[in-house]
Amino acid sequence: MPLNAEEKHGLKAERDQAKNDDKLALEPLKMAGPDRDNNDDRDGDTGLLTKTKPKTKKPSMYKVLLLNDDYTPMEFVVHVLQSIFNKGQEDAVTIMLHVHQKGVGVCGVYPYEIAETKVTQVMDLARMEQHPLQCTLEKDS
Ligand code: TYC
Repeated sequence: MPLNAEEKHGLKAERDQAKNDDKLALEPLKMAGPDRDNNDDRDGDTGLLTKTKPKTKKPSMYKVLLLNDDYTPMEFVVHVLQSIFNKGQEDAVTIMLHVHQKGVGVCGVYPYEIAETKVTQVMDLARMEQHPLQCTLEKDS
């Protein structure tokens, strides 16, 4: 079975690990010290104190890339950068020209689900206007 996008980017594993971390954090701490009540620890009052420090891992980040083509109007690409990536006019023109000259450029860096949503929004808008503009994502860190 082919991997879906989330599996390919290791996102499911990341979420499962986070779930597991939550479980560890909820485990009750056992008391340290001797089994004073001499009941062979049926009540679990002996053992090591295990500190569980809360793990708040930062999510992996993903670059959203815009690809050059020969047909999409420059004005449309600038509009995409302003409306979907919240760029100002100047930054949008700079990024568009970079993509036009180098073939590819970064529109922004986001957590997986936000990056994926942006890619979908760009592709939907380009399809609606019948432009061949292509947008993709790539793991950053
Ligand atoms: N190369 C296109 C043109 O000359 C402009 C363009 C820029 C297209 C950036 C796509 O991602 C792109 N009209």
